[in-house]
Amino acid sequence: MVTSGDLPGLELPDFDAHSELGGLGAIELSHPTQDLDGDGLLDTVTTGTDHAMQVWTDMDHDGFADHMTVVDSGGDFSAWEFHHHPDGTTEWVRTDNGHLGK
Ligand SMILES: [Ca+2]
Ligand SMILES: [Ca+2]
Repeated sequence: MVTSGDLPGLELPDFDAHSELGGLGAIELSHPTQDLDGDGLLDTVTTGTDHAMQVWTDMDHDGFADHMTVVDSGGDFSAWEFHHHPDGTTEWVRTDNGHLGK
């Protein structure tokens, strides 16, 4: 099992740019610390290790992450979106990936 990094109280997995979120399920952001879109409501938590950094964002403020971007130490990144399907199932879908810099 992966650890949640150094943010106490958060049970967020440690992913790198090549991880598959797929069936991870809903990620609860109970204590967001950043306001990514500047609307005055905290919506984002950043987690990470020396190896990779993850940015989890709750766009609609329902307490659960809707977007995740991960950048690893080599500059590879992936962006993921949390989808709710009509049949009640949920799934993380990769929306972008590539390499920063160069
Ligand atoms: Ca916000
Ligand atoms: Ca949400």
